[in-house]
Amino acid sequence: MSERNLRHYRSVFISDVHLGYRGCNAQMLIDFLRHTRTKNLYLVGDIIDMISLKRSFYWPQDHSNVIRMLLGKAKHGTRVVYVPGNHDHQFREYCGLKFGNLEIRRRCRHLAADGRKYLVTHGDDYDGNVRFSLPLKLVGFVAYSGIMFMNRAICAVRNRMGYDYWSLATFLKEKSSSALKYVERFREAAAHDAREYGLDGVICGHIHRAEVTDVDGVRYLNDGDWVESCSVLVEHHDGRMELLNWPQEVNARKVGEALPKAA
Ligand SMILES: [Mn+2]
Repeated sequence: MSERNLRHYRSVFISDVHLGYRGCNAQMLIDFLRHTRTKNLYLVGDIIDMISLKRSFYWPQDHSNVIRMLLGKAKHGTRVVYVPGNHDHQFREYCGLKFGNLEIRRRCRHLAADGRKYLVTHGDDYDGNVRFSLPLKLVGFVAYSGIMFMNRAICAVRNRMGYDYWSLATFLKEKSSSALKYVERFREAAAHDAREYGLDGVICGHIHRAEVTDVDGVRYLNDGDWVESCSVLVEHHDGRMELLNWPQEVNARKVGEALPKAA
């Protein structure tokens, strides 16, 4: 690993990794973890997909490697805060526990370097505001599984042809107006929650849609996921928050490596 490619951040927020699920892009996350050093690492839920694991067991070596790297960071001084989500809610039983640099929290506050205070939570609590009937949920689930299957097939083909990663699910979500309405209500519920606590913003995941925006003076930061977009939210040393799309960063790095080094 050349020092030139190493990124240093104050905080990193990742969620919706879905280890144990076929759609998880563990290799991309391993690449991110390898190229990153951070003081704080927030795991904002749905890190392990217990729901998918129960349905069909799937656990390749890469998925163990992700866990090993996360624990390795804790061992080497990174403060790791694990905020379980709805797919790994079993770990919520252990909220409040602390082992060395690793702590498990139901939700927590993050004080940024610029003094801004954020609520950090997975986000499934805000689903209550966006209720769906069971049949609709089932339709959604079947459709989503189908889309993700197609997405993997398309990406495999694109990959072989040398194209960049592209998400069909994200593309379809952008096109559907009911999905947009859902995202809007989710965003409002999250921002409302942060406002109730008197905080400056909310950092969450859950809906697999990376976004940094402002909702009536409250910041809404969604760190995205590692199934479709492979996105991550980072805090720079001055408190500035930035959303990164890791496949884009990887492509930029490859271009940089191909260029002759500046004298
Ligand atoms: Mn979730």
